[in-house]
Amino acid sequence: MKRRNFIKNTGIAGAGLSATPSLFSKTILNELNMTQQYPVAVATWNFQNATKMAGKMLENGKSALDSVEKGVMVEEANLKNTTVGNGGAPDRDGNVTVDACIMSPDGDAGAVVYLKEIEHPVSVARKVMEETPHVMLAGEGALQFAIQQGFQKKNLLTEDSEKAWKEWLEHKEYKPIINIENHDTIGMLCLDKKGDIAAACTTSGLSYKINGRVGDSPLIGAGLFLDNEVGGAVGTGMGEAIMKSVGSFLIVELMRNGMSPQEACKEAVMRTIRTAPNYKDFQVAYVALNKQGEIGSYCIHKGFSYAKFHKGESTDNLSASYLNE
Ligand code: SD4
Repeated sequence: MKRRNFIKNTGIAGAGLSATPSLFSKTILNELNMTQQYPVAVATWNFQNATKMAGKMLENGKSALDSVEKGVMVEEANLKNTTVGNGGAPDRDGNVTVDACIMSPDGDAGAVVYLKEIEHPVSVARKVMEETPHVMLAGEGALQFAIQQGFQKKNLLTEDSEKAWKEWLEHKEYKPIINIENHDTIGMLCLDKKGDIAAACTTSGLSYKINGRVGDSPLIGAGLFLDNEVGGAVGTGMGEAIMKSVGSFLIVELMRNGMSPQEACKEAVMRTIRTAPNYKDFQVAYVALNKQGEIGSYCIHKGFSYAKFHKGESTDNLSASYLNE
């Protein structure tokens, strides 16, 4: 069954405080005994195995940064996920190229783009953040750096992905428009026991993209952003639309100014559709998490859902509110 056929819209996601984060320092939250709102792990799509991995680590007292990295690595290694890491669909010329980024609670960030033959680009992104003075490495240089850091090369083009690509080549209708169902990038936000937020996003990008194309997912501010004073956001869908509105940065700024994660995600989607008359042809979806553990999500088209791990409980298929049936 197609995902959009069985996902029901259930309205506003998450429950919790509606006050601005700035009004709730950690101390006040403690006094109000509201620290039970975290730890929380939340991710785009139904990546329950990933949120479980991160959520359990968080419950065990691991940092948001370690948990978010290990969480998204589950999908990077999942051969059935044809939009992330190993098993990812190639570009139109048959190259699997992956993009990823990670942000730590202290505002540091690392990213890799157009990286080939590395199963866990998020871990290379973390090395860029921790071992270099830079934020982003691309292509050959990123691969060279990964190898220097001890990563092993691996062929990421699986038999199934190659077969699907060859079938696509037969009709080769190149439309750089994302189908509503054919994307499964993982963006994840983790809020640890100390109340710190970290975020990661990893993808092989649009299937059969033009060789060299990079989307929103590895771009700080577009596919992902966080401010540990406020909260974080991640995006999935048509990267070009997310890049043009710097969607995740926008959401965090809107939350800073008082919006709930839900309101902020909706406003970011509305900004995109105001400037994109063809918005019915593509999907954009966001998930946001604030410092109180409140989650929001909104998308253009019905059919986007997310997964979370909270208070020892893992839930997936949480439907985002949407604009369009
Ligand atoms: C991209 N945003 O490269 C990604 C695609 C995506 O699930 O979300 N795929 O544009």
